[in-house]
Amino acid sequence: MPRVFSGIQPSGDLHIGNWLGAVRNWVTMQEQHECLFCIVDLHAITGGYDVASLRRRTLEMAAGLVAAGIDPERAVLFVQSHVPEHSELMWLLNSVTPVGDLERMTQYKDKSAKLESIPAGLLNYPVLMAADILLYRADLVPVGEDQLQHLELARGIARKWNAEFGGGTDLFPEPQGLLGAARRIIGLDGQAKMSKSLGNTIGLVESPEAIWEKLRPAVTDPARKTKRDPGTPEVCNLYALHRHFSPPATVAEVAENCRGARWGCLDCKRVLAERMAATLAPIRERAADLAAAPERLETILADGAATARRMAQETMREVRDRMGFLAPTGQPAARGATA
Ligand code: AQP
Repeated sequence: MPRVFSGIQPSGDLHIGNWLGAVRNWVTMQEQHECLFCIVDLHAITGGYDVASLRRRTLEMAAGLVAAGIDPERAVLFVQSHVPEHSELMWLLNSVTPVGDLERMTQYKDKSAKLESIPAGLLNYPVLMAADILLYRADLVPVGEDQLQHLELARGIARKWNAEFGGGTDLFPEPQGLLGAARRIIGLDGQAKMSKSLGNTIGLVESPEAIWEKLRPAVTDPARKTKRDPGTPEVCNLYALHRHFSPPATVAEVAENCRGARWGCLDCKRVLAERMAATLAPIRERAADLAAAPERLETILADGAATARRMAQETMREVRDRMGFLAPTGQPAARGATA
């Protein structure tokens, strides 16, 4: 079975952009792949973060993922910082990663442009992402469009490491990205990517009332100043969301009534709010059940970390050996290790 790795930051609430762009695919993939899904808390500290809420957010992210359908019986679900080998491999991969490549990353350029002092972690973020994937020698990485550039860099790092230390047999497969049907969900501001850190999201476990409160002021077709102006659904972000949450007949009805100026934007939003709330209701209910049984979540994460760590340690033995590090006395050598 091909091995899949993907991660998500506990930098805010799990939102419908994460779900449509990534998590929904994860749920499907666990049927036919060996899957590892990771809550990447080490990534979440690279751009400034609230120490007091990191633990809670990490647990809530785990609850959200299980509620969304990640099945701990089929997939390994774990927290990145519970497997210290991620940080170790990242450091070792730094030795084959050109700084110029990191400086070219669009996400780095966007995020660093807003900062007076740039933490080195922001620059090195893609090296940690490469370590996350390569540590498990994953073949496939389901991601949204925003992560494709980082994934390309990870492939380059794998290639360089194999060329330098592979000794004729590649240790790391070059991971392939897998884009889902929803590559880039736009936020409620109608402009930027829906992002936890931008506050333009709808959370996956929000109540129907909260969904409505967020959708009501959401930006629509800017040319539509009043209800009497005919709209252009194709330029409206809410129409794009209808396509993900409403059945085809409703999508067609929305488009027709928008173009014909029979519905105002609020009418369209009301239908969308209902559809969204109905689609997300089972996830919300499962998340509430999990919140009431925190020990279940703790067990899932502990089991996940134990499995992931076994796999990570096996890779790291091989990596250390091929890179020429002296093994501590008493530690088993890597398979095929040189004396
Ligand atoms: N708007 C989006 N549309 C489609 N896919 C998306 N993803 C994120 N936002 C969208 C995908 O979700 C997965 C997990 O993302 P992440 O949390 O690790 O990183 P991110 O892309 O940086 O997500 P955010 O919400 O934008 O977080 P912040 O604001 O903290 O940076 C990834 O596969 C991502 O592609």
